Amino acid sequence: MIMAAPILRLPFFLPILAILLLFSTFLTSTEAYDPLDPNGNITIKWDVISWTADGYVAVVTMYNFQQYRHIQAPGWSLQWGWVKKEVIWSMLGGQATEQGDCSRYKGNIPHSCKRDPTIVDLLPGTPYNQQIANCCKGGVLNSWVQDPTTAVSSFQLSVGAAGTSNKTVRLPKNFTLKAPGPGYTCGPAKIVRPTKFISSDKRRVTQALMTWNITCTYSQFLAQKTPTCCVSLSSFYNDTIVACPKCSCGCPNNSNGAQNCVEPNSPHLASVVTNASSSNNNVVPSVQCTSHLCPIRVHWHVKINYKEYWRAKITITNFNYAMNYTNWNLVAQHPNFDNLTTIFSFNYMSINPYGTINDTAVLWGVKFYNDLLMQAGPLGNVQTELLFRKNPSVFTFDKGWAFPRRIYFNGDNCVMPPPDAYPHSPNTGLKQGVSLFTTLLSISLTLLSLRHLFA
Ligand SMILES: *[C@@H]1O[C@H](CO)[C@@H](O)[C@H](O)[C@H]1NC(C)=O
Ligand SMILES: *[C@@H]1O[C@H](CO)[C@@H](O)[C@H](O)[C@H]1NC(C)=O
Ligand SMILES: *[C@@H]1O[C@H](CO)[C@@H](O)[C@H](O)[C@H]1NC(C)=O
Ligand SMILES: *[C@@H]1O[C@H](CO)[C@@H](O)[C@H](O)[C@H]1NC(C)=O
Ligand SMILES: *[C@@H]1O[C@H](CO)[C@@H](O)[C@H](O)[C@H]1NC(C)=O
Ligand SMILES: *[C@@H]1O[C@H](CO)[C@@H](O)[C@H](O)[C@H]1NC(C)=O
Ligand SMILES: *[C@@H]1O[C@H](CO)[C@@H](O)[C@H](O)[C@H]1NC(C)=O
Ligand SMILES: *[C@@H]1O[C@H](CO)[C@@H](O)[C@H](O)[C@H]1NC(C)=O
Ligand SMILES: *[C@@H]1O[C@H](CO)[C@@H](O)[C@H](O)[C@H]1NC(C)=O
Ligand SMILES: CC(=O)N[C@H]1CO[C@H](CO)[C@@H](O)[C@@H]1O
Repeated sequence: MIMAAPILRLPFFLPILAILLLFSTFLTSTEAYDPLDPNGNITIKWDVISWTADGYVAVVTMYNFQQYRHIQAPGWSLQWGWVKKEVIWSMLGGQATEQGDCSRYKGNIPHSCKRDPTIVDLLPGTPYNQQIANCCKGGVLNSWVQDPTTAVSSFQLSVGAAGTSNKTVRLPKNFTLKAPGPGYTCGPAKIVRPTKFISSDKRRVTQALMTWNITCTYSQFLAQKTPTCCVSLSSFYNDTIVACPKCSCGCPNNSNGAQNCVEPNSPHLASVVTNASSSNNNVVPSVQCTSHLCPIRVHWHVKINYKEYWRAKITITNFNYAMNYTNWNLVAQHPNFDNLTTIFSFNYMSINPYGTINDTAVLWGVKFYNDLLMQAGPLGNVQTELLFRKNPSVFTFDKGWAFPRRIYFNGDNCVMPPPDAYPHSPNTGLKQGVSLFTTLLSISLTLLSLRHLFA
């Protein structure tokens, strides 16, 4: 009787399910935005702090408002196009990568005369007289959830041959943010209300003479990256270990693997690692040979069943010999995150993009303990255990319910095994009704989230 109700409602759900499927294929095929961080963006703000004889001085600040996507070494670069004949006289906290043709200047030579300058952050340890606040981190930007104070980056520039008032200044165009590869799309600069600055003793407020904002958003589709991580699964109730799907991140090219992956017992391992970490590109293969060839594997193990709780263990393994992941993060989506009771040795924050369903969590390392995921080898892994409180109306070990719906590592969607390969619980069939109910529930929850999305 209890199970009859959801079954009877099935026909009602069918058309909705079809629409939903259509939507999800649309979303995954374009991946125009990230459903787990729909408002995520990097905002670049220009504050004109003074007008000069031939232009202005501006402080440019980048805010990484993305919940979990960060920018790692070798860091961001920012390019734009000048509309007039502007030049950059001087900079603090950043530099243009090229000076360009400054031949029309005699005596005082500008820092850069490029029509489309590319700016990079300065490195840590830059002399104080070349710094400004929030600069000089080698272009590394933390994510907003992990640490908003290090999710900001600034530089200052003195622009010449430019407008000298808010009537004559022209906003730069064609902003391109690289991190360092592609993936970000930036909108046009828009004039906004001038920023107010509060002095450190909070006794004085100053105001920018003019402020404009640029918003950049990320798309994994634009980044055209092959996957960088995959998920494997196991459980206490079934001996099967479901491995990462074969070739998740690439296929080993030849049988000895020397072409594009490294055998752990390879005699030239040491030189591969030095070569790969010293050259900042990916031409030198540095990933350990596996069937999936992913630099990162996330393993989710359903470990223990208690009366009112259950426990899962997550292990993140680094297969990349040339990469230490600093400030790594993991995003996991599972319906039981609304009743997460304890998490061991990781930091945790629930993100709730649609305001209703509390099923997504950002996990990251504890500073000085496991915030550094070491290169491939015996130390190249971090792990945690999660204790969830069961909600009897939805909890089941059936149909892979205890496994995550989605996993991201450092903002990249990880390749999951196909749902029909998930370890079965031995009593499959007994709880058919419950799992049907669960499916319907999760469909309606997804619907709810879509409604919020388009409302
Ligand atoms: C950028 O992100 C911030 C913080 O989440 C948000 O308030 C703002 O609306 C976003 N901007 C755009 C254009 O999406
Ligand atoms: C911006 O890009 C467009 C298209 O590439 C180009 O035609 C235009 O000249 C650029 N503007 C500036 C100011 O760089
Ligand atoms: C320019 O500055 C004047 C005052 O100096 C102000 O009244 C005006 O609104 C400003 N215009 C813009 C576009 O910021
Ligand atoms: C401009 O950017 C700043 C800093 O991110 C933000 O506080 C402000 O709300 C933005 N203004 C608009 C209109 O987007
Ligand atoms: C193996 O690598 C070579 C050269 O890198 C390439 O031409 C060939 O297509 C690859 N084969 C497969 C099966 O990927
Ligand atoms: C590493 O670089 C050195 C010198 O550049 C070169 O002799 C050596 O063959 C390289 N090793 C590998 C495995 O690519
Ligand atoms: C990773 O960190 C360890 C310890 O700090 C260091 O010995 C190693 O060279 C680093 N590896 C890379 C690829 O940077
Ligand atoms: C989501 O669930 C967690 C764990 O139970 C709780 O700490 C957090 O406050 C919840 N967040 C929201 C927005 O309900
Ligand atoms: C364990 O899971 C696998 C894969 O889903 C399944 O083929 C197998 O029958 C399960 N074993 C038991 C004892 O349930
Ligand atoms: C058993 C239990 O604690 N269930 C709770 C799980 O979380 C939801 C939403 O926060 C609560 O409504 C349940 O009571």
